[in-house]
Amino acid sequence: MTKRSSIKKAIEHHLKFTLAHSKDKNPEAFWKATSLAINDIVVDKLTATRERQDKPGVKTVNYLSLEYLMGRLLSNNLHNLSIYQEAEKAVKDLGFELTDLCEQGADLALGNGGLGRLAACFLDSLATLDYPATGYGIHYQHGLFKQSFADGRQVETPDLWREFGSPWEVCRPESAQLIPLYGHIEHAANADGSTSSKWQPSVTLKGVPWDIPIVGYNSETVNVLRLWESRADQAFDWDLFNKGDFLNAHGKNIQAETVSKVLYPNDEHDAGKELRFIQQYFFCACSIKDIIARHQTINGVDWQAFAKDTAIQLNDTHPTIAILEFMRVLMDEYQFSYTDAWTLCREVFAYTNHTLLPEALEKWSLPLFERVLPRHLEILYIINEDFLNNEVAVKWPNDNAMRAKLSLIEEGGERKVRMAHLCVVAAHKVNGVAEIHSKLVKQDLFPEFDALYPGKLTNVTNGITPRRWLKACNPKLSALLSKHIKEDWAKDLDSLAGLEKLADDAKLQKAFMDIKLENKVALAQEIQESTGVRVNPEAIFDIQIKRLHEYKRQHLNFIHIVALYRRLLENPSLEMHPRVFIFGAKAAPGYHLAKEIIYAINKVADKINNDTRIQDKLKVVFLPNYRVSLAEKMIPAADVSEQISTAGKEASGTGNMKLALNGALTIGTLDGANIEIAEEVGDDNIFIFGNTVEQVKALKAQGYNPYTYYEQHAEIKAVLDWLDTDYFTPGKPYELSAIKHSLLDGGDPYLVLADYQSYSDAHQALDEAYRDKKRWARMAILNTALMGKFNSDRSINDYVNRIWQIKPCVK
Ligand code: 9GP
Repeated sequence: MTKRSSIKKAIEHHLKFTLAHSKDKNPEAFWKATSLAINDIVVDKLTATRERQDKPGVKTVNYLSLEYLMGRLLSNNLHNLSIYQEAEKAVKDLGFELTDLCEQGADLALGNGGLGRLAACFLDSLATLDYPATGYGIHYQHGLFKQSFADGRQVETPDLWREFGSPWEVCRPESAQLIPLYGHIEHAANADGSTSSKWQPSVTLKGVPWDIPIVGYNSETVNVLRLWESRADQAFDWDLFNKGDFLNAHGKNIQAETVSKVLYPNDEHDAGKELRFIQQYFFCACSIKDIIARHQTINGVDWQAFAKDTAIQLNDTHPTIAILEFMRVLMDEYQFSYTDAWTLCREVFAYTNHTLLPEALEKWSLPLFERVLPRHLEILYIINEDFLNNEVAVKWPNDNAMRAKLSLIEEGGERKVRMAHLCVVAAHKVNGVAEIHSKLVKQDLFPEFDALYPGKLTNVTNGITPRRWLKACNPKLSALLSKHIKEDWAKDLDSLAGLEKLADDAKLQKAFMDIKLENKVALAQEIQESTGVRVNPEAIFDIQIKRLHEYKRQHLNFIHIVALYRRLLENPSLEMHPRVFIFGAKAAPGYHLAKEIIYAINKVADKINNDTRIQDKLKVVFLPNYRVSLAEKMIPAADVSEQISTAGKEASGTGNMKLALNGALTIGTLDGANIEIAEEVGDDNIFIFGNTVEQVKALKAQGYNPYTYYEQHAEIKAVLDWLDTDYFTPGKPYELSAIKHSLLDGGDPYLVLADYQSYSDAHQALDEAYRDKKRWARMAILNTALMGKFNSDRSINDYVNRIWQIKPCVK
């Protein structure tokens, strides 16, 4: 049987027998049946992978992450299995377009932004490179909220990603784990004079795993993403039920389910909430027990083999409690001495730092820790004593200030546990996520740790999977690339450099830019459908997509747009190529200023888009509900990529890589991975502006005063003052003043005004470059050609060589 006919048969089978659907052409049912049919192939490969990997001596990396931004899986899995075309034909035989079906499933939005999407790209690369790996996380009932706008303001509604089922995942109740928490410690004196501690927890949660297969691209491997769902240990209280207390009979159930109910929607911000703390502990404890159980199934009680076979990577500080849970299990359940447990711990754990922002570096209050996890806190004290006395005091004798600085506990005010310190002390390697970021981690964040542990702090620059972010999302460009590059570029992204010598070829330039235009036409249609705004596909599509955050400076973009509008009103024949500024961004629901920025952009967009005086030279669009599947439509259509964070604030960024790979030119600061992108494409093919990290530091040190810029720069003053009027919000002056207020009275913490002129100049240069069609096409082609470094396969191989020391596991 051909692939096409076997897929068709499997779809029909699932439609009829699994879903009990007649052939009524219901697209949801067809999407589900198609996914189930493809999942049959996936499961076969998964079983074979397990057989290969579940053997002594096969080292596995366990990736612990509170977030996974997976997006949709059907198209991705078809591409990775290399059966997209066959499935397309099979689906057509049944009267459907595969592209329509691929649009059906909900996004798996179990993450906030870059950190969660990075985890998803890494899983893709691990499976593609045949590395044994398991991802661990939480099976949130509700992922990241859905965003809509009401009168320009963000409105959040719950995400119901499993409403129509989730055909890829399998529940594994047989691998459930019981997780203790709260309660107290009983101390007992031992015969040798020492004391022992016994934790008497007062609550037990049950963690039930859901497995999602992770399909490698053209590889033998299907790994697993294991997500934990919380349930009550006892589903039901019969005593209460019999007494007629029906609601409370479910009470424990409801409380337990709350733990995995919802993803915290904060990006780069620690909310400090008890429930989040419990979420972190819950998934770490489940995962540690699972890792140990798997080890024992394969190796029996041979603990010697544990470090040889196990690597555990902590994605940010969110899973730090895994370190303490591992120590607790070894000491309390397997009777390890502290020293032996700590030695093993230090061999297996590694930690990735993703941010320098102080508000995102987690610290948990000591009383909270003590109440929820009293035994873990006790163990933390032991580790801290050991660390301070045997490491800090040896390196810096009699230095109390140093002890206080490095201690795992922050004193003064409310006492807190410094999770990042625990990570650095316990991990054998700590990495930042771009060269500059890793340098700043060493220099500014952890200089003493770098001195104490030479060589421990390292870098692994982030990457993106070219499968999802080019092959699947930009099929036309992919086909063009395959015509010119004989290697399988979706695996060997460096091979795209072969295009470099063709960058001036008129035929290639035309083909490349024609595809860009077709992608822009498709996006223009999406824009019209979702916002009602008509945009001209011949205009420059200038895109800023990322979480809404002051440090990412959507408000710098905004102020410049308002300035352009002003310039156009003053001089309607101003020479500029028509421009469409397109935003996609969610703001954390509690982040007031971020929401005000969204509101301001929407209000200004309304005015500009309806102003006939400017002859369509300027349009502004804020697409609602930015998510992975929307990114897949926006990125192929971008001419310009806005990467304009304050230097030193964006650890890496990954949107910058996706946009450049799809031929967008970056306008950006020397921050995060922008610096490495500039190194790859060369200064002529990127628009760099703004203060550098060093200059930012110097400006701050000399006492940065935004008022000077406001008073001395006529355009800045005019724009900010305009926002105080009711021009954009008729009858309601001061509605948009929050931005001005934050930039002036708030001190402009992210130096928007200091970078404004240089940003505006860079835009001017960009506009001129675009008007030279050949030059622009050359630049765009070179961006696509020279992104090889940012393949997440390269990042994973860096992790393997610098940190994990694992090997591919193939037949
Ligand atoms: O802000 C960083 C972003 O720059 C980076 O690309 C991403 C993945 O490494 O992590 C983000 N950090 C967080 O979301 C919170 O630490």
